[in-house]
Amino acid sequence: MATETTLVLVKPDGVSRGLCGEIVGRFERRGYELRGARLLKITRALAQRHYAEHRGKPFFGELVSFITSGPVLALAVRGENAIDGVRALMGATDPADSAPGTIRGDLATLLGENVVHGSDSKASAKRELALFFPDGLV
Ligand code: IDP
Ligand code: MG
Repeated sequence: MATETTLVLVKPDGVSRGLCGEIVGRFERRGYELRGARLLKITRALAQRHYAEHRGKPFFGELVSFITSGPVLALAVRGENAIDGVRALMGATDPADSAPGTIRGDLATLLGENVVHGSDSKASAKRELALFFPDGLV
């Protein structure tokens, strides 16, 4: 175990539904520390880089359209084992499978509108934090 920093996005559905406070609160109450926060509208170019691993999949176009459809809240979240810990708080990717008590299990019903993104590995966290916090301060 180690102190890690991970990238979280509150996706456009979470921002437009007014869920930022609820979602940030869950990370803070767990004991993670906010190291960076930015509200921004993602460009198509940034969306395509962020989701590069999904390029070519049937849902890629829909994914890029959705993530660029309105502002997101990008967060750099730090703490012990934060990469896997944040993913555990988020719940399974498809809200149909997300356990109650998780963010997606409590706040989402649709796979395409599942309110949060979290980096899935150390390499992803490093790459994604550099995309959203390019000044390197987090
Ligand atoms: P993750 O967000 O839990 O890491 P990924 O597999 O990386 O899940 O997928 C990225 C996002 O793409 C998901 O959060 C979800 O919103 C969307 N997505 C994943 N699979 C599908 C699909 O089969 N159809 C439509 N959207 C999908
Ligand atoms: Mg992913």
